[in-house]
Amino acid sequence: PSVPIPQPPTRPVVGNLPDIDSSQGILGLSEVVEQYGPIVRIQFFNRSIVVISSQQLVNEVCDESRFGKVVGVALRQVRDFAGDGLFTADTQDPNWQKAHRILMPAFGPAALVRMFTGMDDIAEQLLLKWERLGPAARIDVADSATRLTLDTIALCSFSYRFNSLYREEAHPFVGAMARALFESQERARRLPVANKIMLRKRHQLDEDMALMFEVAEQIISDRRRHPSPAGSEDILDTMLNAADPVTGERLAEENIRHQMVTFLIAGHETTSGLLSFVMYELLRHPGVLAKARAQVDEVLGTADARFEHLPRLGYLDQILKETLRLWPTAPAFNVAAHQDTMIGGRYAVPAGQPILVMIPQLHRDPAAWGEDAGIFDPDRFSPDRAAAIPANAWKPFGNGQRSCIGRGFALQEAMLFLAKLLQRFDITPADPGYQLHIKHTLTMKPEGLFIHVHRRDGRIGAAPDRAAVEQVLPAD
Ligand code: FDE
Repeated sequence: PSVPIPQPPTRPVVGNLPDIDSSQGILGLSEVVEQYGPIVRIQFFNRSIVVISSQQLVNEVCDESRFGKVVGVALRQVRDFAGDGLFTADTQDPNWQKAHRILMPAFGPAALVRMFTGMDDIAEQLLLKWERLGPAARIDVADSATRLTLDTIALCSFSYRFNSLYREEAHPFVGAMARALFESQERARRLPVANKIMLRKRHQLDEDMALMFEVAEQIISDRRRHPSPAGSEDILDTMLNAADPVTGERLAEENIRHQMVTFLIAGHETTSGLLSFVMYELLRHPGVLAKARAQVDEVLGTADARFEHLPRLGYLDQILKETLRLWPTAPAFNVAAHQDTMIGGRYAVPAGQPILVMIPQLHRDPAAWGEDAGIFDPDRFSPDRAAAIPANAWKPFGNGQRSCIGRGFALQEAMLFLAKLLQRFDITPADPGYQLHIKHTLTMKPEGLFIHVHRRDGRIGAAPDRAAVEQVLPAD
């Protein structure tokens, strides 16, 4: 016996759209979710989504024998520019399967070791820049983090330098991408006819898409003219040359462009948000910051960070995981049932009905995380406590075969940056009264967060080291 899924009263045509605050992105659904509980149906125009947010229900839809990813309303619009790239392709699409097989190993453990150098290169650029700007400079955290992560994904996967850290304004790709993501989200909320008549927005979107493809084309043609030296092949070479182990086919030219745009977008917005929220939480929790720094001092001391250090920075890993719990920067994913079914033992959902998993609410479900679920506490992920976390209570990287292939990459990049930052600087908020303000596109970031950085004196030898100076310039 099934019971109806709770739903706020609807209005003609627009349905529940007026109940949703679009300036909040997907989190605009939060109010409705908080009011109606762990399962609620939302309707707009002729579409309906079922929004779920408790560990119990999410755990059920994470069963891949019954449910699988569907490209939801907003992600469908992103298909305009990400096409059949991994993120926006349907699982049944042969291009998804082929690219998945080809590109999974490109982000695997062996590849991550090779990519360490590129990550370190960009992190070093940013920290050196901060150091030279000096302690009086107001540093815009989200802006810096975005430059760091864009440059890192481009260097590590395509050996291409955006050189964002040497520019006053962000690289044009970033503006085009941000506008396109924003517009695609808006389009999902408009009636199709409204989208057709908004010519100026259509035109801007076309221009932005063209720019993103141009960047991809440019990188590809550079590579064709200057092939990678043997032994230093990167993900772009894999995209261009590797054959699918099953079909023997390569990726089509257009598909490669879509994968590149996908990687640049997926690989930087989310990680940049993660790093920004890490900073926000560390500034609010000096005890956590002190503990993290103590571990960095113990493991790295004054040495340059190396790959071998990373597995020993377990507390930093806990901080990243706890930050992603409270601030999952990709805050939702969509699944649908393969066959008509019942969830929670009493709610009927037909096959194909989009079910949206609201990750921020899932990650604060008191039944899974306890009554203090709203509190930032990295010890939840300590080795002895992590085992007790209920299944599928933590999903910042999505689910199953469609989960994030950049997970290891993002965590390694974030951990390395954090370790180097703590090794070198004291950080303080530039505006001690800062109130969190989240900026939403398809992802989320804290906006308006500024810090000061102060070099921790002499500990890592950039302040002149007397003994060393005397060695090089012996006194008369
Ligand atoms: C994916 C992903 C996801 C899923 C979605 C759905 O389901 O719809 C998620 C949730 C994510 N992802 C998240 C994240 C976070 C962070 C920090 C990241 N992410 C990062 C990164 C980096 C890179 C490179 C990436 N990422 C990538 C990616 C891709 C390609 C994808 C798709 C996959 C498939 O196959 O589908 C993802 N990612 Fe991420």
